[in-house]
Amino acid sequence: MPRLNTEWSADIAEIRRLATERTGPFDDAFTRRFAQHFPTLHPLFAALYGHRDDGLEQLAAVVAEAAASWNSRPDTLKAHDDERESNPDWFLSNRMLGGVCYVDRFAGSLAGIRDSIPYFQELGLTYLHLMPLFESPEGNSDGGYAVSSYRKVDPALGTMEELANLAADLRRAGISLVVDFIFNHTSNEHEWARNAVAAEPGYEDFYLIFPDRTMPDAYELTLREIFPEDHAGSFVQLPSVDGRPGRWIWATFHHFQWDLNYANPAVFRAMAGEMLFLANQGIEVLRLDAVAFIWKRLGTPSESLPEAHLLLRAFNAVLRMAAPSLLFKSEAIVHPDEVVQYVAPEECQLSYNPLQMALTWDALATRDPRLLQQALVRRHALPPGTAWVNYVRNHDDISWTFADEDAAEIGIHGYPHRRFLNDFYVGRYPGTFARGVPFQDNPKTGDARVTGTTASLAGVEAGDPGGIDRVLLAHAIALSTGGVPLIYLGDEVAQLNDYSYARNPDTAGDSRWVHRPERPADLYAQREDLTTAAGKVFTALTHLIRTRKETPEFAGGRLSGFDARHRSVLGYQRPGATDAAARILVLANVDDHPAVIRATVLAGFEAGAIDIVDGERVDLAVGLTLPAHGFVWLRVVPLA
Ligand code: OTU
Repeated sequence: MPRLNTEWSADIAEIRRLATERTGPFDDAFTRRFAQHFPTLHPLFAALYGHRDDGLEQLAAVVAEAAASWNSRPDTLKAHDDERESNPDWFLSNRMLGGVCYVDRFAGSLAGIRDSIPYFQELGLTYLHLMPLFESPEGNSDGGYAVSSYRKVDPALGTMEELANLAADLRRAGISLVVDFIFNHTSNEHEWARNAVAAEPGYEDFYLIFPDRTMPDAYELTLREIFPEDHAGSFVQLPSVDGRPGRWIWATFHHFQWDLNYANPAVFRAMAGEMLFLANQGIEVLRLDAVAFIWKRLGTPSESLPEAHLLLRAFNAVLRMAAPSLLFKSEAIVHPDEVVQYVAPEECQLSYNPLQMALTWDALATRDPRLLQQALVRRHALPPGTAWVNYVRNHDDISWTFADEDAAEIGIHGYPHRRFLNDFYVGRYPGTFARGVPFQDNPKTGDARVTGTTASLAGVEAGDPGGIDRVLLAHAIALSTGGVPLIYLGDEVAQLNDYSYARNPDTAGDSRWVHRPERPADLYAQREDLTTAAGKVFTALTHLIRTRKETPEFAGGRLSGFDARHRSVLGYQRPGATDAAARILVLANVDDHPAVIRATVLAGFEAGAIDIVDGERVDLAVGLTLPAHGFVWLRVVPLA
């Protein structure tokens, strides 16, 4: 079999011939999309696999997979593709709102999720991320992040057919279904994993298996430990066979999560097939788990290598051919310089914004918004056609991913500052309002992360008088910086930590379960009752959500800083249609005392502003007082 040529034009006819040999002739729509995206896919694939003798054959197989997938794509989804193509910026709308939950914990099953659609609409969701719902090992499966089959739903939750029907029901309700695509690793029970261990032909190189410690030791010289509480290093030993010591397999996360070997094009092809399959069930966004880890190279940290981007772009090109409305969301909880590298229209159109998340908590702990302010000014901008997913917390830990260089500029030292934040949020710091729990404490490096629900971290659990206001303030930031705000369902009714995880052997070893409680039916029942924390948070938050949906300035992600000249006040502006037009000015006080903003600071705007949250007129000529943990969203008009 020949290798790939360096020019796509030299290979397109042959690839098309080989692909149609497998799938039959391309229809018009696929012909058009193939012609459009092959020139993107070919050089990416060639850069990854061009040195291999089976390069051409493998790429033809990928194209055939895409063509076959297109042929079986339901007409309703093809119509949806057309709709999205005519409105490609749909996800930049200020009407977007995300929610995330576990199927079993929130609603018992997929049927329960379907029954919750009226609530999702009440809240205003347009995006629903259901946590991993695929078949996975019994007992500890890292909350489903160890997938045994991408084509089977966990039978306890439902079936693939129900998932496809749910996707359709949600779409009719104006909600896009988002699921995880956990593609760095599979579970050790996946058919490919069993075949690889048994050295079945075609599967030997699906994972990274080594006969002894020589290579693992060499790799580990430059690798970071990710889940040190589960196992040291990034490899685990397989059972011994015939009295010989067991081999070693790459496992970045838990011992039962085995990293796939993307240096093997058969893995790329297989995973492209799984993505296409899910796209055809009506999934609209794939949350790409652990993107930073997918490519490994000796002598490097094997995180965020250039090939990781080539792979993502190649996957993206394949999806554009056969499921064009599908979006990728990057989950890269790494240094902010690296996070943005995944965000591009031709790579991941959406990305978690871990920096804004972590620095919101930083500002609340320190009562000093400078790091967050700096990040918003310096690190918020994204390419057109992409958006942040802004969240207050998710199902994982908070890692303090800010750049030490940025912090140093304002006199903050990264290492002791992270120690302080960990101590503060796990309740070890005197006077702290937070009730978080440590996660992956690494005594070797001093590294640690924090878990806890928003309400528990913000002070509601501790009975701190500022607790509820901090919950609202954190959400007010996530709702107003642009992109897709994402609420962890339960947080909108101020759900607290659930310590019962420690009594269940399947979850006891993983403190993230403290903030993954079951749907709090009692709190939801109180959501209209303003004498309760649930009612206070829900009422105020849903009002902010409605306000955001009516505020076109909140669309997209453009933002500029605003210096409120007050040590505890964060400030930023969201532009209007033109520079002269009205814009939204956000001011947020992270301190426990009121903050007075002087009139001179606001003198660049017309004196008459509108507080868009309560609709009242505000006279900027007299200055502005923000209550403790208070914020304003003001529509202001810049003076010419
Ligand atoms: C992800 O997170 C998931 O969100 C976790 O729930 C999984 O356990 C994990 O992958 C394995 O599938 O380490 O603590 O950026 O921080 O990808 C969370 C790197 C995690 C990691 C991130 C990972």
